[in-house]
Order: sequence, then structure tokens, then C-alpha cells
Amino acid sequence: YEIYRKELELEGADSRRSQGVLATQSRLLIIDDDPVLRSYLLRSLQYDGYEVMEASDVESGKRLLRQHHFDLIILDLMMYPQSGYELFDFLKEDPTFKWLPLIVLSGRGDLQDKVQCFFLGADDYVTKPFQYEELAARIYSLLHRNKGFEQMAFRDPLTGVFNRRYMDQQLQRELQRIERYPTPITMAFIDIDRFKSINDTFGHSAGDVVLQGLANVLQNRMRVTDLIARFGGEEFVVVMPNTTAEEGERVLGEALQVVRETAVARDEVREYRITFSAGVAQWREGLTAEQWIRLADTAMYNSKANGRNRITR
Ligand code: GH3
Ligand code: MG
Ligand code: MG
Ligand code: MG
Repeated sequence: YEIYRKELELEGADSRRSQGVLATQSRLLIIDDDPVLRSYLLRSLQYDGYEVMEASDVESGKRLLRQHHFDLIILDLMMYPQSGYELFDFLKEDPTFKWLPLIVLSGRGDLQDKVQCFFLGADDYVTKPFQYEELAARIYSLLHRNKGFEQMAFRDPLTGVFNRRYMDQQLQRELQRIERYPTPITMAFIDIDRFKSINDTFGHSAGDVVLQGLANVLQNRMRVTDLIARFGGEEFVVVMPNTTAEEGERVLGEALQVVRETAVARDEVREYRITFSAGVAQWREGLTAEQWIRLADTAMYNSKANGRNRITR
């Protein structure tokens, strides 16, 4: 193949910077029968920060897809014994792969192939010989857009923290991880005190501002590895990996102290002050996600019963 690659010194530095975080968070799969092209692409993409795996035929591509999570596929069409076309049905039939971004990278450039691939589910089509910079930019664009969709699907639109659906999904993953690598993990269930009176006194949109303000405080106080989700109306859940109940209680106590001492939110008219009640529960062997949540929720109710504005373990 005739492949051009400009030296990555000037423009390359720029594109690497913008790909940066996205690349280090993304795993790509190359399915192509040409070993020279594969190793060239593999090295280039790795250089740009991506994690990359390769397959030389459709069957081993499917195997990798079942074993690992991928963020994008680069697929050749002309391969032996099965052509790249054989992968489309496989992808379409499985809900986990259905929306996986797919770029066809093919030596066949005729209109019919292009049109067919797009209707079969490809997101982009690049013909060989190709320029690496263009392929990399197309990869970036697809991943970037997908990330935006993920944000919309997994985030609570009002506060920007994760939604309950995402939290449920992550809890399952965390519990699987802990079975293999046992470490303490603690959950906090947080409920704003007398929130209804904020709505009743100042209006529903003031209540919304307060919810955003509390979400901000939580995001500032927690570690990046902690998962913060809006569980329901004025209830938040924080999942803290590598954290015991004692540590979790202390962290939540510090957050509550900040909330008490400062206004969590302000609008044109006033500043809003609140407190919350929280329950903290460390996961222990045998607990399902639902049971674990119930423990934290029960501890939260004890905080309410004992006068609110406190943390219970
Ligand atoms: P407690 O201290 O016992 O928790 O009292 P509370 O008033 O916080 O509890 P309650 O469950 O009675 O009230 C929760 C209120 O949260 C009721 C509902 O109107 C309000 N709420 C739920 N979701 C939203 C929302 O998205 N925006 C606003 N502004 N209010 C919400
Ligand atoms: Mg080929
Ligand atoms: Mg509530
Ligand atoms: Mg409440």
C-alpha cells in the first residue's frame, strides 16, 4: 500500500493533544487480513494514545468482540475466507455491538460498495491507499460524537451527575470486580432535608438550582474514582471504591460541613442554604446491589429520625 504519513512533529503534536484524553479512554479493533497494514495502523494509533487490538479475519474479530469491550471497529472488506461484509449481520443482531462505531477501510472504492456498507450499518468509509491523519481524524470525530450521546444517555440533565440507570449498571460491574479483587467499597445515600419547603417557599426552579448546587459540592468533594448519581428527586448516591465505612462517613461528614457553612446555590434574588441527611454502608460479602442500597437508605432514614443534618453508618 501506498501510505503517506507526515512526520508527526508540527501538526501531529496538535492533533495528538486534542485526541489526548479521548484516545487513552478508547480501545479500537482492527480487522484486516494485511499484516503490514495492521502493524502500521496499530503502531500509529498506539502512538496517538489508543489501545488497539487486531484480528486477521472475521472469525477472530468476532472472538475479540465477545471477549473485550471496544469503542470502534476498523474493518477491511476483502478478506479470506469471509469478507468483511460477514461481520455486519453479527454486529446488527447483538444489542451490545449494534451502535459500535464502524469505519470500513477498503481497497474497493466503487459507489456500490460504499452505499451498501452505509446501509448495512457502517458509519464511515475510507478507501486505500489512505492518509493516516485523515483516518485518525475520522476516528476522533466518531468517538467524540459517541461520547456526547453517552453523556446524554447516562447523565442526569439537570445536575450533570450520572443517572440511576448508569449507576445500576456500574454497581453490577463494581461487584464483579470486587469478587475478583476484594477491596472495601462504601456507598452513601444522601437525601436533602426539608427540600419540599424550598420548593414551596421559593418555587420549583429555586429547588432545581439547589439540586445543581448540591451536585456541584459533591463533585468537588469526592474523588475522581467515586461515582456520583442522582437516585431520584432530591436523593443522591455516592459509591466510593477503596473506602471503608469509617472513611466514607468522614468524607460525607466533610461534605455536609461544607453544605452547612456555605450556600449551595444562589440566583438573582438570594442564596440557598440546606442540610442533608446521609446513610453510609460498606459492601460485605453476599450483598446484592439492591440490598446494599437498602442498607444505605435505611441508615439515611436513621439520620432523619435522629434529627436530620447528620451521617449515620
Ligand atoms: P425530608 O427532610 O424528610 O427528606 O423532607 P423533604 O421535604 O426533603 O422530603 P419529601 O420527600 O417530602 O420531599 C421531596 C421533594 O422533592 C418533593 C418534590 O417536589 C421535590 N422534588 C423532587 N424532584 C425535584 C426536582 O427535580 N426539582 C425540584 N425543584 N423539586 C423536586
Ligand atoms: Mg484485505
Ligand atoms: Mg426523599
Ligand atoms: Mg428529603
